[in-house]
Amino acid sequence: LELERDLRSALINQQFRLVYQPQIALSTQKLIGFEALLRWHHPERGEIRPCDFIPFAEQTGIICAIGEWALDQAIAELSYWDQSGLPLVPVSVNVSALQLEIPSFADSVIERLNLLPVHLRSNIALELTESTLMQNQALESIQALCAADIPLYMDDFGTGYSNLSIISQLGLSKLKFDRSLIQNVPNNNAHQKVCSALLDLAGALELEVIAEGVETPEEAQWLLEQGVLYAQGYWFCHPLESAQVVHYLKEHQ
Ligand code: G
Ligand code: G
Ligand code: MN
Ligand code: NA
Repeated sequence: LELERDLRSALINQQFRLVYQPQIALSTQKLIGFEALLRWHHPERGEIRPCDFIPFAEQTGIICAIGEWALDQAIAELSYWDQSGLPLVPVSVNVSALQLEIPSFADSVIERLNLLPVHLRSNIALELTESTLMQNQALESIQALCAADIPLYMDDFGTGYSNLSIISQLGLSKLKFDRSLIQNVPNNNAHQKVCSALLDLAGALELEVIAEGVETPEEAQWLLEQGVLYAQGYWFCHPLESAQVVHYLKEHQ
């Protein structure tokens, strides 16, 4: 109950911020995008990680307001970097299953993006999770977002139960392989088999892959050899505060 009260006031009191984790092309080590990740600075408890409050924010429905804030914030920061003359790279924003179940969600995203200058519009992507895909309203939302040419990434791929026939029909642009698949993959035969099979599937569906949670050069090398194009993880870069993003973009332009 206390957490619910604190979560509600957190938005008003501006205790949330986004950090940005670089996504890298494995063959060139070049920056190809950022994932926006939520952080909560609680006045008494300090930093609270999303895994410790997002499930609760979902139970109480507060995640929808937080999600709107996160999208607006990512759009505002992207616009600011662009206006500052920094190189433009796509930013992907996480979307909760609950948001997709709101009938007006897709229209409200499209409306927000339509306020942006044209050259920025295709640089906001949405990350969806597999568990969202069963609800009819969620599917309708995804179809509307896809029809509006918003890049959609399937997050945490390989963990939930995937409805592969649905995944093939969603108009996704990328699959993000969950970090549990990547962890120690060069030394784990079972992970290698699963990864290879899922990569074949991604290839058959003509979906590009971002491997998540890459922590070692051996993992990066193995993925590169398997033909994975993109990666994200501590080996390349931890999530950056938005002020650090400015420096990072200057160095990578
Ligand atoms: O940054 P970290 O590894 O602690 O994130 C943990 C989880 O929180 C991840 O699964 C991520 O998808 C989720 N998450 C991070 N930011 C957001 C957000 O803005 N909205 C939603 N719905 N989930 C987020
Ligand atoms: O579920 P989602 O993929 O949206 O969440 C990504 C989460 O994983 C973020 O909270 C981020 O901080 C975390 N993360 C990013 N890179 C790594 C990594 O290399 N190792 C681990 N353990 N976590 C990572
Ligand atoms: Mn994500
Ligand atoms: Na993930």
